[in-house]
Amino acid sequence: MAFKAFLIAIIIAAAVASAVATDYMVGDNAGWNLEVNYTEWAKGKDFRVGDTLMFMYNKDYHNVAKVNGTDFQQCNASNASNLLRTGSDTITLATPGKKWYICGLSDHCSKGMKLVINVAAALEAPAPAPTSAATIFCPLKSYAWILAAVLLTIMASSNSNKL
Ligand SMILES: [Cu+2]
Repeated sequence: MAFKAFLIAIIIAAAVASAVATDYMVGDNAGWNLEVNYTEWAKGKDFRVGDTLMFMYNKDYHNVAKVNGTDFQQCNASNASNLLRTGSDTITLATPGKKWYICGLSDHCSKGMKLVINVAAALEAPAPAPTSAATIFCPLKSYAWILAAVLLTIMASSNSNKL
């Protein structure tokens, strides 16, 4: 019985952890490549701060350039703030707002190797800093749980006394 409760707790913990951040494989199985419509791929996806984008590609033919909106429109990778070229690059979405990525090699960008996403704030607040108000309120929160547990126990025992 205790083991079953333990298993359920693990499952819940895993579900909560996976809800916090999502890892996106850009282009899914096609990866970062020509002949993938990244506008279609991004459509309906709810990108959040803390999520990751994984770019998988053949590094002999492609790269990943993080650019601004203007350079995205013009397919210009020469000002890229970040140029990735390992063939297996993971980008953690650190801030909200629009993010633009293009392939900087050949004319791949104009052929469609370009991805723009809109990143929203994280679904759950990141771990609070030790000095934040959350730390002060945390003990209060656990006292509330203990109080609730004690009350429930009292209620349960008084009910069983009546029987
Ligand atoms: Cu390319």
